[in-house]
Amino acid sequence: MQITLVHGDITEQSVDAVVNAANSSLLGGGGVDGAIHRRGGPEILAECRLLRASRYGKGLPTGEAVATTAGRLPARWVIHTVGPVHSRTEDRSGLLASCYRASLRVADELGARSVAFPAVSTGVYGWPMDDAARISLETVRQADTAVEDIRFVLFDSAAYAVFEARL
Ligand code: AR6
Repeated sequence: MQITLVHGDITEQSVDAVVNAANSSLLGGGGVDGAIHRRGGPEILAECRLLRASRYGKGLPTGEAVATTAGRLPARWVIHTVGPVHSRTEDRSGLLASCYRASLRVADELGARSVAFPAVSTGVYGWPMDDAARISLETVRQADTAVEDIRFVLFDSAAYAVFEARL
């Protein structure tokens, strides 16, 4: 498995699957989620609505992952995962690690060989970048997966520098 870092926009990555930092509603939001739905088009939301109506009536639980089409993105699938909101009083790092493990499990089920991840939970959900970099890099390194190419796509240069130092 090769892990690479990219400074850029996850919606521009030509990979088998891009991971979305979604919320449990699966119905869109801001940040990466907003960008993926905007650039990928309405097909993604249509599949998310079907998932809500079938498997996830109560929403996708934190730490889990599910795939849809990638619509017009240069990828085949979007894997939606729900990161934990950061807490200063409770250790939720297991849930953050679970996002990466669950996403790679779904990627394996799809037969995806290349996967692009954003830094899940580090925006609206408030997770400190350095801790998120440590957890996500450790988790994917230890994952038992057939995915060969894992890209962390960092939106700003500060986030990129933090991941680079950890890698
Ligand atoms: N490509 C790569 N990274 C990005 C992009 C992009 N286009 N846009 C933002 N980031 P966030 P969360 C970075 O807030 O913290 C949404 O409203 C961003 O700088 O997208 O898991 C959902 O619907 C940050 O480092 O996700 C949920 O309600 C990282 O991606 C909630 O936000 C994650 O930021 C999820 O919050």
